[in-house]
Amino acid sequence: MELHQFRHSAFCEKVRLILASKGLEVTLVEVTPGLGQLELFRLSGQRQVPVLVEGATVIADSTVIALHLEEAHPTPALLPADPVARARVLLLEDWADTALSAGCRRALLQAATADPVLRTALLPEAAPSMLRQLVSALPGGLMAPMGEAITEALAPCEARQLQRNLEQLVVLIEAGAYLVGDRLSLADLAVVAQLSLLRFPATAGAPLAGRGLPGFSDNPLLAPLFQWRDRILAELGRA
Ligand SMILES: N[C@@H](CCC(=O)N[C@@H](CS)C(=O)NCC(=O)O)C(=O)O
Repeated sequence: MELHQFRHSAFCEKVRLILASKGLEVTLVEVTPGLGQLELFRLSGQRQVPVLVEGATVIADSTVIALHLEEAHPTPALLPADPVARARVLLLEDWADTALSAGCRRALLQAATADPVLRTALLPEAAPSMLRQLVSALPGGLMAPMGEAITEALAPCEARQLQRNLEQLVVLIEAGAYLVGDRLSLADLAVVAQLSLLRFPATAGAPLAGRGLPGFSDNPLLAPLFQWRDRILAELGRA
């Protein structure tokens, strides 16, 4: 199995966590932005990562990959058999992949304007080293090579909504070890993956590992959420 990825993409992290939870080995293929995405288009018919290749099967989109892996490698199950619990898992997964993802990504973009190390996380690992150096050396206000960064930064009302939603997650994880039911599910993994943008996990490697966004990562109200995240990563052998 091959996973075509950007190392610091939360959607790629989600697929790596799914594979780890099922004990599946994978070869990671780092995609070069631009040229590599053209190759990815030839391979998968679209240019986004993650893309999973298993034999002759080529699958794009983390949710489609998750459903494929669940069918092809059903144990341990990440989707409950009970239809109500399953619906909760799938809805939470979709919320994590959309609203939570957009909030975390925008918060990261905003924090990156003031933090050159975080800025490197916005560039795929395979970006040419000259571009990486240029982006990390830029003064915060001059983010032109990152284009979307300026327009995509988090508005104050969005930051408050993200904060409120993260506090609701704290309520859920303080009521039980997992978001739905009493075992690990796709909902947990989708949320854990997006949280990696607010505080990078150990597997992000130096210099990002453990680095977090001011206002979220250092907020005492959210400490239980990052502890929960770290516990799940430890369960998967990824601490
Ligand atoms: N819905 C997709 C989202 C994937 C996605 O947004 N991938 C980003 C990286 S995090 C990407 O490939 N961006 C490059 C591009 O759009 O050109 C999924 O769940 O896999």
